[in-house]
Amino acid sequence: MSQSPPVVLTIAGFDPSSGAGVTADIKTIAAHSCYGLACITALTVQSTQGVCRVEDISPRLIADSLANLAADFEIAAVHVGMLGNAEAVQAVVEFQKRLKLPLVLDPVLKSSSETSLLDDAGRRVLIGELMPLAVVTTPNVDEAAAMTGLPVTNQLEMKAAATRLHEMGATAVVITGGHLQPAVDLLSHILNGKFEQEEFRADHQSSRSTHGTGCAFSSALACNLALGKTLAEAVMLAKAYVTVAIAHGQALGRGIGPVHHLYRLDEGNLEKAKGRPKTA
Ligand code: PXL
Repeated sequence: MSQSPPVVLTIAGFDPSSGAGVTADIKTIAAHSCYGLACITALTVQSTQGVCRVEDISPRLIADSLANLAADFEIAAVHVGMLGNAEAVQAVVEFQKRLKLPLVLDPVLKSSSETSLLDDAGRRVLIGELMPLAVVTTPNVDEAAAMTGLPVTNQLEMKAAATRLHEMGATAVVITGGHLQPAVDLLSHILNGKFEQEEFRADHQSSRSTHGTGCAFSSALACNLALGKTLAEAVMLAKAYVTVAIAHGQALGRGIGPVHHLYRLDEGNLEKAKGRPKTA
């Protein structure tokens, strides 16, 4: 038997169009040669054109699923995305208190079409109880603004918001500003006892394939931590992964299409598959 890959668990909602949510996360995890487990917290009715409806999964089912998976697998890292409501957040808090795993928290509050993906009570438990248990929290600029009540529109404001998130209990913070000009992510953390705020820049990309960039970034970050990278290395690699996945975006759907999570397959194996004789 070959060596087992790092196991990465994603706890998130289901987007049937696979741009965001658990199916997108599983693609990201596979792209990093890790093995993906998924615990679904909510079902959405959704396409590239937006979210129409959300139904939360029972917190009991979430708690049972997490306990069941943890009893069977050696989990190297956890990614947390959409949670839906306070009871689901609480189920993840209890799980994390018991297992103390490297946990990447993507504080998903709304879809890009402005549908709420976490209720107000859930937001309070997420900030007050789950964020302090995460190794890193990865809000985008809008989420950072909503969580802190501060404006977050440029690099200076990103630094102030990250500092506020530390005061609110966050260990390390990455604020993603992919649609800022210039596109910059900020990593704010303590490194060797010293407080550091480091910027990661990329050229701004105008693209229609940007649905799920937050999920792809935070899942890729969890994978890189599972693969033993330092936090700064993991941020750099996750940002590079998302940048290339956007650049390889394919024309899919009539709205905001998904990033190409599996672009790495195109570089080799798929070329061979494309050359296969046609059946039927
Ligand atoms: O991109 C945030 C997000 C996360 N998870 C699920 C979603 C969305 C956005 O729509 O549907 C399941």
